[in-house]
Amino acid sequence: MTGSIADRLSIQPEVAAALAAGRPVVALESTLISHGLPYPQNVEVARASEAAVRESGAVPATVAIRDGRILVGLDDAALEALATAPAGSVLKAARPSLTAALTRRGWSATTVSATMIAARAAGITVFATGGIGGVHRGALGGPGATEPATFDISSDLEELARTPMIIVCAGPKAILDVPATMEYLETRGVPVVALGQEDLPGFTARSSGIRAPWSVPDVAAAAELSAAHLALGLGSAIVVCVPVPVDAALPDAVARAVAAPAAGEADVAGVHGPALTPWLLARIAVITGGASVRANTALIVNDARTAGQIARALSRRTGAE
Ligand code: PSU
Ligand code: MN
Repeated sequence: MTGSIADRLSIQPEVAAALAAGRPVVALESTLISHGLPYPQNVEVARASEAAVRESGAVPATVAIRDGRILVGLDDAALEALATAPAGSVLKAARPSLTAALTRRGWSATTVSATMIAARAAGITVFATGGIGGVHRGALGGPGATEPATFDISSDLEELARTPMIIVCAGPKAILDVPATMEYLETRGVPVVALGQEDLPGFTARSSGIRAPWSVPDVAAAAELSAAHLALGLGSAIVVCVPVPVDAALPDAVARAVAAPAAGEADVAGVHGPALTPWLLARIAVITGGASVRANTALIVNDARTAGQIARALSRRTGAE
Protein backbone atom coordinates (compact mmCIF):
# COMPACT_ATOMS: atom_id res chain seq x y z
CA MET A 1 0.00 0.00 0.00
CA THR A 2 1.23 3.49 -0.83
CA GLY A 3 -0.16 6.97 -0.34
CA SER A 4 0.70 10.31 1.22
CA ILE A 5 0.52 11.07 4.92
CA ALA A 6 -2.94 12.56 4.36
CA ASP A 7 -4.08 9.30 2.70
CA ARG A 8 -2.96 7.37 5.75
CA LEU A 9 -4.92 9.36 8.32
CA SER A 10 -7.83 7.81 10.21
CA ILE A 11 -9.27 10.72 12.11
CA GLN A 12 -11.74 9.89 14.88
CA PRO A 13 -15.21 11.28 14.05
CA GLU A 14 -15.29 13.53 17.14
CA VAL A 15 -11.91 15.01 16.22
CA ALA A 16 -12.88 15.44 12.56
CA ALA A 17 -16.11 17.20 13.53
CA ALA A 18 -14.28 19.58 15.88
CA LEU A 19 -11.68 20.40 13.21
CA ALA A 20 -14.34 21.00 10.56
CA ALA A 21 -16.15 23.41 12.89
CA GLY A 22 -12.96 25.20 13.97
CA ARG A 23 -13.40 24.05 17.56
CA PRO A 24 -10.27 23.54 19.69
CA VAL A 25 -8.35 20.27 19.33
CA VAL A 26 -5.13 19.20 21.06
CA ALA A 27 -2.83 16.51 19.66
CA LEU A 28 -1.15 14.18 22.17
CA GLU A 29 1.77 11.87 21.44
CA SER A 30 1.94 8.17 22.27
CA THR A 31 5.63 7.34 22.74
CA LEU A 32 5.42 8.49 26.32
CA ILE A 33 2.74 5.79 26.78
CA SER A 34 4.66 2.94 25.14
CA HIS A 35 8.26 3.89 25.90
CA GLY A 36 8.32 6.74 28.42
CA LEU A 37 6.46 5.48 31.47
CA PRO A 38 5.84 2.14 33.20
CA TYR A 39 2.42 0.44 33.37
CA PRO A 40 -0.05 1.38 34.85
CA GLN A 41 1.12 5.00 35.15
CA ASN A 42 1.36 5.19 31.36
CA VAL A 43 -2.32 4.45 30.68
CA GLU A 44 -3.40 6.52 33.67
CA VAL A 45 -1.52 9.53 32.35
CA ALA A 46 -2.90 9.00 28.84
CA ARG A 47 -6.46 9.02 30.19
CA ALA A 48 -5.80 11.90 32.58
CA SER A 49 -4.26 13.97 29.75
CA GLU A 50 -7.31 13.44 27.57
CA ALA A 51 -9.57 14.38 30.51
CA ALA A 52 -7.50 17.52 31.17
CA VAL A 53 -7.82 18.60 27.53
CA ARG A 54 -11.60 18.13 27.77
CA GLU A 55 -11.81 20.07 31.04
CA SER A 56 -10.17 22.95 29.21
CA GLY A 57 -12.91 22.83 26.59
CA ALA A 58 -10.93 21.16 23.79
CA VAL A 59 -11.04 17.75 22.09
CA PRO A 60 -8.04 15.43 22.64
CA ALA A 61 -6.48 13.57 19.70
CA THR A 62 -3.89 11.04 20.81
CA VAL A 63 -1.86 9.93 17.77
CA ALA A 64 -0.49 6.43 17.11
CA ILE A 65 0.00 4.07 14.16
CA ARG A 66 -1.65 0.70 13.61
CA ASP A 67 -1.53 -1.56 10.58
CA GLY A 68 -0.41 1.14 8.17
CA ARG A 69 -2.84 3.79 9.35
CA ILE A 70 -2.13 6.94 11.37
CA LEU A 71 -4.81 7.07 14.03
CA VAL A 72 -5.67 10.63 15.09
CA GLY A 73 -7.74 10.11 18.22
CA LEU A 74 -7.63 6.79 20.09
CA ASP A 75 -10.41 5.08 21.99
CA ASP A 76 -9.84 3.65 25.45
CA ALA A 77 -9.17 0.11 24.18
CA ALA A 78 -6.43 1.46 21.92
CA LEU A 79 -4.82 3.38 24.78
CA GLU A 80 -4.86 0.21 26.87
CA ALA A 81 -3.42 -1.86 24.01
CA LEU A 82 -0.52 0.55 23.56
CA ALA A 83 0.13 0.72 27.30
CA THR A 84 0.14 -3.06 27.80
CA ALA A 85 1.83 -4.19 24.59
CA PRO A 86 4.73 -6.62 25.21
CA ALA A 87 8.11 -4.90 25.44
CA GLY A 88 9.62 -4.45 22.00
CA SER A 89 6.40 -5.00 20.05
CA VAL A 90 5.60 -1.29 19.65
CA LEU A 91 7.90 0.59 17.28
CA LYS A 92 8.96 4.07 18.33
CA ALA A 93 8.09 6.10 15.24
CA ALA A 94 9.90 9.37 14.56
CA ARG A 95 10.30 11.13 11.18
CA PRO A 96 13.12 8.75 10.09
CA SER A 97 11.20 5.62 11.15
CA LEU A 98 7.75 6.75 10.01
CA THR A 99 7.99 4.86 6.72
CA ALA A 100 8.98 1.65 8.51
CA ALA A 101 6.12 2.17 10.98
CA LEU A 102 3.59 2.63 8.17
CA THR A 103 4.72 -0.38 6.18
CA ARG A 104 4.54 -2.93 9.02
CA ARG A 105 1.62 -4.47 10.82
CA GLY A 106 0.84 -3.81 14.46
CA TRP A 107 1.32 -0.79 16.65
CA SER A 108 3.82 2.04 16.47
CA ALA A 109 3.85 4.93 18.90
CA THR A 110 4.59 8.42 17.61
CA THR A 111 7.29 10.67 19.08
CA VAL A 112 7.06 14.44 19.00
CA SER A 113 8.39 14.55 15.42
CA ALA A 114 6.00 11.94 14.01
CA THR A 115 3.05 13.34 15.96
CA MET A 116 3.74 16.79 14.53
CA ILE A 117 3.72 15.37 11.00
CA ALA A 118 0.37 13.67 11.63
CA ALA A 119 -1.14 16.67 13.43
CA ARG A 120 -0.16 19.02 10.65
CA ALA A 121 -1.69 16.75 8.00
CA ALA A 122 -4.87 16.58 10.08
CA GLY A 123 -5.02 20.37 10.56
CA ILE A 124 -4.27 20.42 14.30
CA THR A 125 -2.09 23.32 15.51
CA VAL A 126 -1.77 22.70 19.26
CA PHE A 127 0.15 19.73 20.63
CA ALA A 128 1.01 18.74 24.20
CA THR A 129 3.82 16.46 25.37
CA GLY A 130 5.97 15.96 28.45
CA GLY A 131 9.40 16.99 27.31
CA ILE A 132 10.75 17.50 23.82
CA GLY A 133 13.72 15.47 22.65
CA GLY A 134 16.97 17.32 22.04
CA VAL A 135 20.75 17.15 21.96
CA HIS A 136 21.88 14.20 24.07
CA ARG A 137 24.79 14.58 26.47
CA GLY A 138 27.92 13.57 24.59
CA ALA A 139 26.35 14.25 21.19
CA LEU A 140 28.88 16.96 20.46
CA GLY A 141 31.99 15.53 22.11
CA GLY A 142 33.80 18.47 23.67
CA PRO A 143 37.27 19.75 24.39
CA GLY A 144 39.34 16.96 25.90
CA ALA A 145 36.51 14.41 25.59
CA THR A 146 37.74 10.85 25.65
CA GLU A 147 34.72 9.53 23.74
CA PRO A 148 33.89 10.51 20.16
CA ALA A 149 30.82 12.67 19.55
CA THR A 150 27.71 10.49 19.18
CA PHE A 151 25.73 13.02 17.12
CA ASP A 152 22.59 11.80 18.92
CA ILE A 153 20.29 14.75 18.33
CA SER A 154 16.54 14.11 18.38
CA SER A 155 14.65 14.48 15.13
CA ASP A 156 12.18 16.47 17.26
CA LEU A 157 14.41 19.52 16.86
CA GLU A 158 14.39 19.45 13.05
CA GLU A 159 10.64 18.92 13.08
CA LEU A 160 10.18 21.95 15.32
CA ALA A 161 12.18 23.94 12.78
CA ARG A 162 10.04 22.95 9.83
CA THR A 163 6.49 22.49 11.11
CA PRO A 164 4.36 25.46 12.18
CA MET A 165 2.63 24.39 15.37
CA ILE A 166 2.35 25.22 19.07
CA ILE A 167 4.12 22.67 21.26
CA VAL A 168 3.31 22.77 24.95
CA CYS A 169 5.84 20.92 27.11
CA ALA A 170 7.70 21.17 30.42
CA GLY A 171 11.01 22.04 28.77
CA PRO A 172 13.69 19.86 27.21
CA LYS A 173 14.14 16.62 29.14
CA ALA A 174 16.74 17.00 31.92
CA ILE A 175 18.57 13.91 30.61
CA LEU A 176 19.68 16.06 27.66
CA ASP A 177 22.38 18.63 27.13
CA VAL A 178 19.88 21.44 27.73
CA PRO A 179 22.11 24.42 26.81
CA ALA A 180 23.09 22.73 23.51
CA THR A 181 19.43 21.93 22.83
CA MET A 182 18.53 25.58 23.32
CA GLU A 183 21.35 26.69 21.00
CA TYR A 184 20.15 24.24 18.35
CA LEU A 185 16.60 25.57 18.57
CA GLU A 186 17.89 29.14 18.30
CA THR A 187 19.97 28.29 15.23
CA ARG A 188 17.00 26.62 13.58
CA GLY A 189 14.69 29.55 14.31
CA VAL A 190 12.40 28.02 16.91
CA PRO A 191 11.11 30.44 19.56
CA VAL A 192 11.01 29.01 23.07
CA VAL A 193 8.93 30.75 25.71
CA ALA A 194 8.52 30.02 29.41
CA LEU A 195 5.07 30.42 30.92
CA GLY A 196 4.78 32.19 34.27
CA GLN A 197 8.49 32.45 35.08
CA GLU A 198 11.78 33.75 33.71
CA ASP A 199 13.68 30.45 33.97
CA LEU A 200 13.36 27.75 31.34
CA PRO A 201 11.38 24.93 33.00
CA GLY A 202 13.53 21.84 33.65
CA PHE A 203 11.11 19.01 32.75
CA THR A 204 10.73 17.15 36.09
CA ALA A 205 12.13 20.21 37.91
CA ARG A 206 10.68 23.73 37.97
CA SER A 207 13.87 25.28 36.61
CA SER A 208 16.53 24.05 34.19
CA GLY A 209 18.95 26.55 35.68
CA ILE A 210 19.05 28.64 32.51
CA ARG A 211 16.97 31.61 31.54
CA ALA A 212 14.34 31.13 28.88
CA PRO A 213 14.82 33.26 25.75
CA TRP A 214 11.33 34.69 26.29
CA SER A 215 8.67 34.46 28.93
CA VAL A 216 4.98 35.27 29.15
CA PRO A 217 2.97 35.79 32.35
CA ASP A 218 -0.05 33.61 31.62
CA VAL A 219 -1.97 31.39 29.21
CA ALA A 220 -3.68 34.31 27.48
CA ALA A 221 -0.30 35.87 26.69
CA ALA A 222 1.07 32.51 25.53
CA ALA A 223 -1.89 32.11 23.16
CA GLU A 224 -1.43 35.67 21.89
CA LEU A 225 2.28 35.17 21.18
CA SER A 226 1.69 31.75 19.59
CA ALA A 227 -1.03 33.11 17.32
CA ALA A 228 1.29 35.94 16.26
CA HIS A 229 4.06 33.46 15.51
CA LEU A 230 1.87 31.21 13.37
CA ALA A 231 0.35 34.18 11.56
CA LEU A 232 3.79 35.38 10.43
CA GLY A 233 4.22 32.21 8.41
CA LEU A 234 7.85 31.69 9.37
CA GLY A 235 7.37 27.95 9.10
CA SER A 236 8.72 26.96 12.50
CA ALA A 237 6.94 25.78 15.62
CA ILE A 238 6.80 27.75 18.86
CA VAL A 239 7.62 25.88 22.07
CA VAL A 240 5.68 26.93 25.17
CA CYS A 241 7.32 25.57 28.32
CA VAL A 242 5.14 25.15 31.41
CA PRO A 243 6.82 24.33 34.74
CA VAL A 244 5.90 21.03 36.39
CA PRO A 245 3.32 21.53 39.19
CA VAL A 246 5.04 22.46 42.48
CA ASP A 247 3.71 19.53 44.51
CA ALA A 248 5.11 16.91 42.10
CA ALA A 249 8.37 18.63 41.08
CA LEU A 250 11.78 17.15 41.77
CA PRO A 251 14.06 19.65 43.52
CA ASP A 252 16.10 21.42 40.80
CA ALA A 253 19.38 20.14 42.23
CA VAL A 254 18.15 16.52 42.32
CA ALA A 255 16.92 16.57 38.72
CA ARG A 256 20.26 17.93 37.56
CA ALA A 257 22.37 15.66 39.78
CA VAL A 258 20.83 12.39 38.52
CA ALA A 259 21.05 13.17 34.81
CA ALA A 260 24.82 13.06 34.25
CA PRO A 261 25.52 9.76 36.05
CA ALA A 262 22.58 8.11 34.28
CA ALA A 263 23.95 9.23 30.90
CA GLY A 264 27.34 7.78 31.88
CA GLU A 265 25.73 4.47 32.87
CA ALA A 266 23.89 4.28 29.55
CA ASP A 267 27.18 4.69 27.72
CA VAL A 268 28.84 1.95 29.77
CA ALA A 269 25.82 -0.31 29.14
CA GLY A 270 26.15 0.35 25.40
CA VAL A 271 22.69 1.92 25.05
CA HIS A 272 22.48 4.17 22.01
CA GLY A 273 20.01 5.44 19.40
CA PRO A 274 16.23 5.44 19.86
CA ALA A 275 16.55 3.16 22.92
CA LEU A 276 18.53 5.79 24.83
CA THR A 277 15.75 8.15 25.93
CA PRO A 278 13.46 5.33 27.24
CA TRP A 279 16.45 3.72 29.01
CA LEU A 280 17.43 6.98 30.72
CA LEU A 281 13.86 7.74 31.85
CA ALA A 282 13.57 4.24 33.35
CA ARG A 283 16.99 4.49 35.01
CA ILE A 284 16.17 7.86 36.56
CA ALA A 285 12.88 6.45 37.85
CA VAL A 286 14.91 3.84 39.76
CA ILE A 287 17.52 6.34 41.00
CA THR A 288 14.83 8.71 42.32
CA GLY A 289 12.74 5.95 43.88
CA GLY A 290 9.80 6.71 41.58
CA ALA A 291 9.77 10.46 42.23
CA SER A 292 10.67 11.22 38.60
CA VAL A 293 7.67 9.19 37.40
CA ARG A 294 5.34 11.17 39.68
CA ALA A 295 6.80 14.41 38.33
CA ASN A 296 6.65 13.15 34.74
CA THR A 297 2.99 12.14 34.98
CA ALA A 298 1.99 15.39 36.69
CA LEU A 299 3.75 17.55 34.12
CA ILE A 300 2.26 15.68 31.16
CA VAL A 301 -1.29 16.19 32.46
CA ASN A 302 -0.53 19.82 33.30
CA ASP A 303 0.81 20.41 29.78
CA ALA A 304 -2.33 18.83 28.29
CA ARG A 305 -4.55 21.13 30.37
CA THR A 306 -2.54 24.21 29.37
CA ALA A 307 -2.55 23.18 25.71
CA GLY A 308 -6.35 22.85 25.90
CA GLN A 309 -6.59 26.37 27.28
CA ILE A 310 -4.34 27.73 24.54
CA ALA A 311 -6.33 25.90 21.84
CA ARG A 312 -9.52 27.34 23.31
CA ALA A 313 -8.11 30.87 23.31
CA LEU A 314 -7.03 30.47 19.68
CA SER A 315 -10.40 29.27 18.48
CA ARG A 316 -12.10 32.15 20.31
CA ARG A 317 -9.86 34.53 18.34
CA THR A 318 -11.02 33.03 15.06
CA GLY A 319 -14.63 33.32 16.17
CA ALA A 320 -15.44 29.60 16.08
CA GLU A 321 -16.73 29.76 19.66
N1 PSU B 1 8.20 13.26 26.93
C1 PSU B 1 8.06 12.45 28.02
N2 PSU B 1 8.39 11.12 27.85
C2 PSU B 1 8.81 10.62 26.63
C3 PSU B 1 8.94 11.49 25.50
C4 PSU B 1 8.63 12.81 25.72
O1 PSU B 1 7.68 12.89 29.11
O2 PSU B 1 9.05 9.42 26.53
C5 PSU B 1 9.38 10.96 24.14
C6 PSU B 1 8.79 11.87 23.07
O3 PSU B 1 8.03 11.06 22.21
C7 PSU B 1 9.99 12.45 22.35
C8 PSU B 1 10.95 11.30 22.45
O4 PSU B 1 9.70 12.83 21.04
O5 PSU B 1 10.78 10.91 23.83
C9 PSU B 1 12.37 11.71 22.07
O6 PSU B 1 13.11 10.58 21.76
P1 PSU B 1 14.55 10.71 21.07
O7 PSU B 1 15.40 11.41 22.09
O8 PSU B 1 15.00 9.32 20.78
O9 PSU B 1 14.37 11.51 19.81
MN1 MN C 1 18.38 9.87 19.05
